[in-house]
Amino acid sequence: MSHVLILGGDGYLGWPTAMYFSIRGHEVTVVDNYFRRNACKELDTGMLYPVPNLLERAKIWHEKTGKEIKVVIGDLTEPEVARGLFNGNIKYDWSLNNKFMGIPEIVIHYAEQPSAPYSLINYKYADITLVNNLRVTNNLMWALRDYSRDTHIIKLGTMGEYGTPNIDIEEGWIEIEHKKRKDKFLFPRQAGSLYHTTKIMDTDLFWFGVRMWNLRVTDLMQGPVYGIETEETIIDKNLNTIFNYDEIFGTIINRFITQAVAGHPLTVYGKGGQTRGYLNIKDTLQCVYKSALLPAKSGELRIFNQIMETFSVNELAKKIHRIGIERQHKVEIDHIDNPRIESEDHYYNPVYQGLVDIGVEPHYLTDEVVNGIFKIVEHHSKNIRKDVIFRGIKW
Ligand code: USQ
Repeated sequence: MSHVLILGGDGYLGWPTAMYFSIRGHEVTVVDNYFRRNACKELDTGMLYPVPNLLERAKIWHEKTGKEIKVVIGDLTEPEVARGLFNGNIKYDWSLNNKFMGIPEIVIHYAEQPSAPYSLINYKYADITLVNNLRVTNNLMWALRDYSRDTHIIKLGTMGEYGTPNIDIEEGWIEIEHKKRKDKFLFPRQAGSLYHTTKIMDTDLFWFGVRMWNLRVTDLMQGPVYGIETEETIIDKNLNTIFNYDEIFGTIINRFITQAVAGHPLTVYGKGGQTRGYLNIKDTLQCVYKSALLPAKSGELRIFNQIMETFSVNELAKKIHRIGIERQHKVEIDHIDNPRIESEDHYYNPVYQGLVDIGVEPHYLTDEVVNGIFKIVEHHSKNIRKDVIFRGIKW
């Protein structure tokens, strides 16, 4: 059993990941500074339901399962906070005993500002995104360089780093032949937001660390995630993950289902031909877990495209419209002027075989899965605020 450190352990993916590893017998420490919660409060985004804070969640988890998830409330942009996780200068804010767990074998790095619209609200939020994401990554890289080069880092990248090129998207790398010579390079990246740009820069930082100091890194190029429940969140309603449906932190499938329940027209941006790769939150957990069981080698930057299927915005709207109508909701589809600068009609053909090859069993966006999300959103429908669904943050 490994000691797993989860950075950003309070977020939509971080908390379910912590429970997933903990229930499988791993020693888990989570770190978070409540960035997401504070941003939601500051920007008044609304949430489908309230969730207990991280200390409360860890206590509830212990009561329900007998397992311990150690909690550190700390800001990883502070180098000493990041270094303390490896050199023992750490103070747990919740744990059964305050003994240093030792150097983690695995670090899962989610501690980033994750929203493209947030990064483009104005200069202030662009700057927060750049400073937060790059500083946390740099602090982590140096802590590993100085204390633990053998620790396996699993970092969340994003499919949006590649953009929508007019060629097939490979899993991270491409071999190029130029003037009769060949070499392998990172697949070209061209981000569509400043948030996505920080993810490219993260990759470059770790690629440097891999080449210079033989770090071991897995980069998971994830598409937009959907869903609420995991096998662990259903143990108790207070173990639910954060669920956003607003324009800033909500991702499209979760948003469309919430819009259908609220009687708000589905907000298709522009022509709706934008195609992305999607995955169920349950598959994020599987992908991260399988990657942890089979670590990258020392001096390797291993890259997987973390998606299970692709859809255009129009395909998603059509599906959610149909199921919403079947569930007696009044659903309409609206094509609104696209607030983003992105291609609305483009070629999209990514490869995504690597994670399946290491044992991930995909969940697909079936009618049953969509109905399952509808059911939960309907249960909380009185909390939905229509005023946060669309504000029109422009690129
Ligand atoms: N879209 C709409 N209507 C909406 C919301 C979104 O048409 O109401 C469109 C967007 O224009 C975009 C697509 O749906 O073309 C996906 O948008 P999204 O908001 O679901 O996802 P995105 O902004 O790309 O970011 C999300 C997560 C981010 C993650 C990324 C993966 O917030 O953390 O990295 O998905 S990816 O998109 O593959 O880069």
